[in-house]
Amino acid sequence: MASSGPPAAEVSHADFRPALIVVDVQEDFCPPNGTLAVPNGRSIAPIINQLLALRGFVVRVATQDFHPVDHVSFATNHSPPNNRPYESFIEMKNPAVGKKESETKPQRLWPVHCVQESPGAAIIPEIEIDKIDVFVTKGMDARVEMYSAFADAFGNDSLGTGVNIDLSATLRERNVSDVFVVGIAGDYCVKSTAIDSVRKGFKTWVVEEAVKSVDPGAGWEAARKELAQYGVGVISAGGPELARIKAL
Ligand code: VGL
Ligand code: ZN
Repeated sequence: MASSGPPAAEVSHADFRPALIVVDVQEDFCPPNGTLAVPNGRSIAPIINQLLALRGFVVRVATQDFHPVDHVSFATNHSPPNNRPYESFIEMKNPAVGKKESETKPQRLWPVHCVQESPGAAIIPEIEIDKIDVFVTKGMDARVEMYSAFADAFGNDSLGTGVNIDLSATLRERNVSDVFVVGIAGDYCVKSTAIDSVRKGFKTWVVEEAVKSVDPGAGWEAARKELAQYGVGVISAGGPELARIKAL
């Protein structure tokens, strides 16, 4: 009989289509030379490479923070005394035109980091980037913060201004069901990307051993709680969720 329909394996796994998103594992977020180095940032490269090697992921995404030099989050772009990196907050305006223009959010200021085309914006060489299928550059609109790869701090999709691709459309095209998020920083870009992934309708998981945070103590604890409130699973690399991918 002539074959009809997809092969059996594809049918049985049609409902579980996991994607991996490797968030911002870039030189500026890693010791020893990063301008915004996160404690032990470099140490998660081996576990991320183990995840990248799993054949079960239907797509592997890497994101990069990729700022213009005049970015709103850089302390150097604001006047004293309210321009101390890590300490100062400024009032950031929603760049969207229309009713939203009056909307503002407090924005934490950072050292200059991940400037477009600078060495600090590069993904660290320990990561096996030949396994990456899709590269997302984000935070490219000078006017607004963009921790999440899906949307800016105000929830604007920012396509073509803040970010190079529509990540949720890319994942939907590949029928992704579950998104696994790893990388840096757990309390900023990993958290925001994972929460937006849930908002976009994907089951979402953060692999705790493959994440490092700006504030590994209270910052990551608060992020864990927020992730749980939004329905993101914070899981262990040795747990059943990844075992399921290894079995694909
Ligand atoms: C990030 C602070 C500023 C991150 C990006 O990747 O988590 N944190 N820009
Ligand atoms: Zn940034």
